[in-house]
Amino acid sequence: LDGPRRRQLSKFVSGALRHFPEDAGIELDEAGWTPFASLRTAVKRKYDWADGKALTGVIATDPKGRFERTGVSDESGTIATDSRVRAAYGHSVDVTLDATDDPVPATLYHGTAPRNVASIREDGLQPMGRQTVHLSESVAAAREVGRRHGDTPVVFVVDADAMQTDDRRIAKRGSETYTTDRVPPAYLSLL
Ligand code: HQG
Repeated sequence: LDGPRRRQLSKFVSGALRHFPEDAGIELDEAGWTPFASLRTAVKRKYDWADGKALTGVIATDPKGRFERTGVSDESGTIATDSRVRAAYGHSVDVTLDATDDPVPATLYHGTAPRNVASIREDGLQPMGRQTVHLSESVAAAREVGRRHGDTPVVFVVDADAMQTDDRRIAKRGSETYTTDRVPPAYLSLL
């Protein structure tokens, strides 16, 4: 698959699993899973060049670990016929992802556009259009996220340690993203 097609496919699959399953013709369970076979059909309907192999590649090699897949065995390369797929984070549709026990760094970061700063200082970080707030583990990654919203991103430092002490759950999702319900202003400072 060439770069542009890869990106197109990845974007569509992200969108279908996070935001518009119904429009894509797939059904998610409460935890966000859909059968791989349904997704493969949906993808093929959208892009006739996208087969199961292309889809498997996009899912398995995503740089941010955006997708999770069950029923894939590393040793033999076997894939179960009832294999399922879901987005690891980013949902706007209502899903309940199971808890994770990966360690959470003491400090996390959130990149955003300067126009949001006053309101974030007032109300804290809110999930806005998604189910959760998304945090990054490095300043560089946060800047990258913030750049999606404007040219000169600002970065908030999040006291993840204090949040967890106060029983506010934070979960690692994918390879470099952390999610939480919201972040009150008390845990935030500008970098
Ligand atoms: C802002 C990408 C005003 C918030 C990324 C952000 C991420 C407020 C925007 C994932 C606010 C929401 C999600 C408040 C929050 N007042 N603005 N009180 N609270 N905001 O796109 O975190 O590449 O929904 O700062 O890497 O930018 O797609 O969230 O600017 O992990 O896999 O409201 O999407 O991942 O924007 O990005 P978004 P996000 P992928």
